[in-house]
Amino acid sequence: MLVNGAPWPVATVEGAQYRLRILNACNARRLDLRLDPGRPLTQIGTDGGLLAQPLRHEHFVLAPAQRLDAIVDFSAYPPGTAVSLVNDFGEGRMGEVLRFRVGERAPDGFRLPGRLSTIEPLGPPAVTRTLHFQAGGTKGWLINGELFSPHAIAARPALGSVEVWRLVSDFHHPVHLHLNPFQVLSRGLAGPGPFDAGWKDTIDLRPAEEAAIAIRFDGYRGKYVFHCHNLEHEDMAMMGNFEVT
Ligand SMILES: [Cu+2]
Repeated sequence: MLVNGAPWPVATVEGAQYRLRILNACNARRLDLRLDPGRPLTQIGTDGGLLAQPLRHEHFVLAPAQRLDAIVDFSAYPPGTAVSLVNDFGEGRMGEVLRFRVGERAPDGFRLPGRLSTIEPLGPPAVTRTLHFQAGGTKGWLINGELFSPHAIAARPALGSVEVWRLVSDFHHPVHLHLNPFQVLSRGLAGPGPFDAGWKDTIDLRPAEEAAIAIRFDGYRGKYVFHCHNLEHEDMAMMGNFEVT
């Protein structure tokens, strides 16, 4: 496992609060991250910026391309403690990510605010679309039965409009949209999952799952892509275009 280009690195930290900004940059590997010895990861942000309020997690699942912005309080560990960031989805050494060596306590004077940002729920959608992410045998990986074509347009949302996209999956597909972040509305008959809070640009779709996301298309007109961020799927044509008009 490489972290910032180094295999299983060790970082020396003071006994203080640190902000860790984590990107899952693996080709296809989902990570289930946890500190050992166990302390909470206090999530403050995600793919598209700060959450509305901090969320405490005992562990955090990150699909490829997803980001976790978290505060870890190393002052809770005695000086000299070796703290590992582990990956519970990994076998053997892929279950290890990196290690922190905790030094002396250092006053940091930082108080995490209870409120971090304002996230307004997106209004009712102008359009609802359904997109199926499926295996295509030897042809590649398909969206609504089609391989990527640079000329095909799967959706033409109007600039400023809100759409709901129902994403249906046969396998693990971390679905990523360009241009605008989105909000996860539901997974199956339930609400968003524990790792879905805030503005996302990649959703961790799991096998035989249907999720709904709301997107406001704003900023610029033009052609953009959406795709599975499992690189082996993306490279095997699991990508589509949308055009903001
Ligand atoms: Cu995929």
